[in-house]
This record gives sequence, structure tokens and C-alpha cells, in this order.
Amino acid sequence: DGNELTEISDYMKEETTTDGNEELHGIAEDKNVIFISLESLQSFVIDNTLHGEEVTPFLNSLIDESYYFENFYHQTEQGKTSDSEFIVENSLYPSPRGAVYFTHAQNDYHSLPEIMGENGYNSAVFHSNNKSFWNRDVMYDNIGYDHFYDENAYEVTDENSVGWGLKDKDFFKQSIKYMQQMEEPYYSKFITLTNHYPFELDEEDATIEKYDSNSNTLNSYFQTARYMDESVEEYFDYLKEAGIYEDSIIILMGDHYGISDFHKKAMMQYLDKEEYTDYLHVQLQRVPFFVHIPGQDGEVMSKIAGQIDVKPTILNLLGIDDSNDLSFGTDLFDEDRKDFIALRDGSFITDDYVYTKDQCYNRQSGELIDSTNQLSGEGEDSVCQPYEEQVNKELNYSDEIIFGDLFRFNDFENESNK
Ligand code: GP9
Ligand code: MN
Repeated sequence: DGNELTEISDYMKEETTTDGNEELHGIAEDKNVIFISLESLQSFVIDNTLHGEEVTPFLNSLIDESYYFENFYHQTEQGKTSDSEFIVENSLYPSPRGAVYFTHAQNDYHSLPEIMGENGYNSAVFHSNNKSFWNRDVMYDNIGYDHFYDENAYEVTDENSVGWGLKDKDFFKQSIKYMQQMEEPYYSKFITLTNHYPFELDEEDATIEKYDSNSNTLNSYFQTARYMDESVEEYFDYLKEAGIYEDSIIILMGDHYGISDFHKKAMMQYLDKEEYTDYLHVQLQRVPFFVHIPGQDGEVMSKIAGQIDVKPTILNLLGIDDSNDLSFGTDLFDEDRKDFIALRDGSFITDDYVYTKDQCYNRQSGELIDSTNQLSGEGEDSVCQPYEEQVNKELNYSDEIIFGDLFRFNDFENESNK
């Protein structure tokens, strides 16, 4: 039966259900939602330079006209891009191992495309890869996407592809004709590809010099990140030309890290750090998150945030009542928010602390406050400990929902779920 769900949904109502920011509630009502997944883009390149040049000039310029979240963390695990999609669509955590998109694609979910569909939205995903990669075709169908423009929808040639497939600039260019056919309002998700490990790029597409370090990966990363930045700029121009721009909110998000801790030395060199600490590693899990609403001024948002919060944030902007939803995230514009961001490995970030590998750090300074290994004697608890318990509880609850397919016991339409 669904008794397990009662405890979990009580927890969610208590901890994560908020009314949402009132001022912004419904501000994007009936507007199209264009979501752009920025492959492997980490925040450390945003507003940063290489050889005296901005790495991502276009995205940097967007900071002035968007809500830009500078302390936004990815929460993915082995399912990489598909995990980021899963988190955004469901406001649940991904699986501790494997990819939910493969292991639990047939579960009952109450996903973003489904909820938006109930509220008059058409939905589509645009991504030029084999449709069954990450089992996307099966999962998308289950969670209510109306259409998937996969590799077959694109003209892919030797000239217009590199690395994993169609170059991002060609991808966006070829997508516009499909968007113009979509009935408004729509929710469309675009998944970029060029800035993917091992960050290959044709010479003619490179507009910034490579970095010079012992890591070819990091050296090339800046070039493909710049290429992606330019592709997004071109896409914005297409949207303006097609008259779509003014009627749409555009959300951009990095899906997960691109540079692993295998490249410590090169990263330390680029960031000018003496040491690659576990604290630094957690801070490098920040990915860019932009919300662009036409007619709204920009603002840099410094509060901690994560992918888990995207779903309730979008629903609030659209004015869709999600009080019956079950999610672990909260509206990012609401002051009254849950006060931690959990990473899938149990590390977490709060306003004051960063916790990882049994160590509790001051978030601002990076100084080690205490380490569980050193604490001894009665009553001597880490300041991180209360959070540690709640983080583990929450991650376990999410696993229970997914592994037990618990949402099949919940009727999200029913008022009694409140
Ligand atoms: C593949 C693309 C990249 O379709 O989404 O996948 P990733 O390796 O980043 O999960
Ligand atoms: Mn990815």
C-alpha cells in the first residue's frame, strides 16, 4: 500500500511546500517556456576570463537582463544529463547509482510537462542524438512530453557535426522551423551537445585560444564553452527574428560538471589556488542558472539554490497552483525556503556551511570548522550535524519514492492530498 508515502508527503508539505513568491506569481502566465540545457557548463567560467578575454561574453551580458543565480548547484550522479533532466522535471533526487531514466522509466510521476499539459501547454524536447540514448524516448513518453525532435528531425552531415554529433549552432538554426509550427503556449527543452567531453571543436569554430596546462581537457573546454555561448547568442537572435522572444521566458541551466577532479592541477592553476580542497570541489559543482523574463530587469541572486528547485520555480512564474504537488524543491524567489541544498553523495550546502566527506566548512571562507573524525566525547557535535540528518532523510525519502514507485498511490488531483 501507500502508507510509506504518507510520512514522506507530510515531510514535504512541512519542509518544502511554500506559497511561492507573490510578486512574481503568474508573471509569465501563458508565456512560452524555453529551457536550454547547457552541456557541462560550470559557473567558474561565467564572468571569468582567459588570456584577458571573457570566456562566455554573451551569457555574461545576460546577467544584466536576467535573474542569475550565482550559487546554484547541480545535483546529478551517474545519469549525467538525464539526471539533470529528471531533477528539473520532477523535483526529486536522481538515483545514487545508475540512471533513473533507465531503471525507473515506467514509474508514475507528476512531471513538469504533464502538469503544464494540464494547464494548456504543448511540450517538446529538441536534442540531436539517437532518441533511445538515456532511454529518453521511453521516459519522455511516460512523463508527458508531446513530441521529441531527436536526431531524425535534423540534417546531420560530416561538415555540421563534431564530437558527439550536430554542432550547437546548426542545432539551434535547424530547430527554429519546428518551433514556429508549435501551438502556443509551449514548453520546449533544448539540450546542447558540443560542450561535451572531450570538448572537440573544428579549428574554424574556435574563437578563443586554448588554455595552457597539463590537462588537454581543461585546455579545450574553454573553446567549446565559448562556442556554446555563441550558439546561444545566435539562437536568441533567431527567437527575436521569429517574434518568439517577447512571448517567452527563457531559462538556461548547466546540466552538470564538465571538469572532473582528475584535472585538479590544471584547475588550481587556472583558479590560482594553492590547494584543491574538498570544499573547493563542492564549490565547483555550481552551474549557471538564468531566468530571463521579457520586460524584467536583471538581478544577481546569491542565495543557495539547486536543480531541485527549478520545477516549483517555473510553476510559480506561470501561476500554476502546485500546492498538490510532491517535491523536494522550493520556489527560488520565495524568501521562505528550505535552508540547504543536498548533493546526491550526501554533501550539502547551507547559508553558512559546506559539508562534504565528514568535514564541515565555513561556506564563505572555506575554512574547516570541524571534522567528524576529530570530534569525540559526549555532546560534541558538528555544527553541520542537524543538517546532515535531514539531508540523509530527504535523500532516502526520494529513493523510497522512486524505488517503490510510490506516486502510483497518490492522486495528485485530489484535494485531500493537501
Ligand atoms: C547525450 C547528451 C550528453 O544525448 O545528453 O549526455 P551526458 O554524457 O552529458 O549525460
Ligand atoms: Mn551532459
